[in-house]
Amino acid sequence: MANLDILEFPDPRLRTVARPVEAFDADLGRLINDMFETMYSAQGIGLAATQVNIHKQLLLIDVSETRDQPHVYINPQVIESEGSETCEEGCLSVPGIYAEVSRAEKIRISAQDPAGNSFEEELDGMHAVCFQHEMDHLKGTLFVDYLSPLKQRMVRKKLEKQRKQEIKNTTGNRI
Ligand code: GNR
Ligand code: NI
Repeated sequence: MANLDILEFPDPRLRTVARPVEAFDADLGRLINDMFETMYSAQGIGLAATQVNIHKQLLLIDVSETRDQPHVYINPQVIESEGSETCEEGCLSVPGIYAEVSRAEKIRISAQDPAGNSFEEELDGMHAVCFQHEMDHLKGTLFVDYLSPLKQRMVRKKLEKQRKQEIKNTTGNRI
C-alpha cells in the first residue's frame, strides 16, 4: 500500500481527460488499494484517479460516517438524471476552498467493478453529489470552474495566500 500525492489546482495535469480502463488485472487492484489509502488518509469522501495523476476512468467513493463503505466505479457513466440540488462542495485538489454547486439530485449510473463486471446503481444525496464531482475530475473539470470569474479570482488569491503561509510555517519550525 502507498499513500499517493494529490495534484492541486492550478496544476495543468488536473485538466487531462481520462481514458477507459481496459485491463482488469493485479496492477489495477493495487492502484485501487493505494487510492483508498490516499482517500481515507486525506479524509475525503471520494477520489478520482486524475487527482493522483493516473488518467484512467476510475473513481472511489465512501460517504459513510463510519468510513467502511467503499465503492469502486470503473469506466463510469451517468445514464439518467433528474432534479437539481445545491450543495456546498470541497475538493482535495483545491484545499481549504468551499463553494455551492448545483447538480442533478438523483442519477442512474453504470460502471464496471474491479473484475470487469458491469453493474448499474441509483444514487441520491451525498453519494450522487460526490459521483458527479468525481466524474468531472475524469473529464478535467473542477468544481471551481462553475464559479463566477470574480469568485475564481478570489479562489486563486486565497490559495496563493495559504501556500505562502504554509512556507512561513515550515520555515519557522526549523529553529
Ligand atoms: O472529500 C470531499 N468532499 C466533498 C464534499 C462535497 C462535495 C464533493 C466532495 S468530494 C471531496 C473529495 C474530492 O476532492 N474528490 O474529488
Ligand atoms: Ni475533488
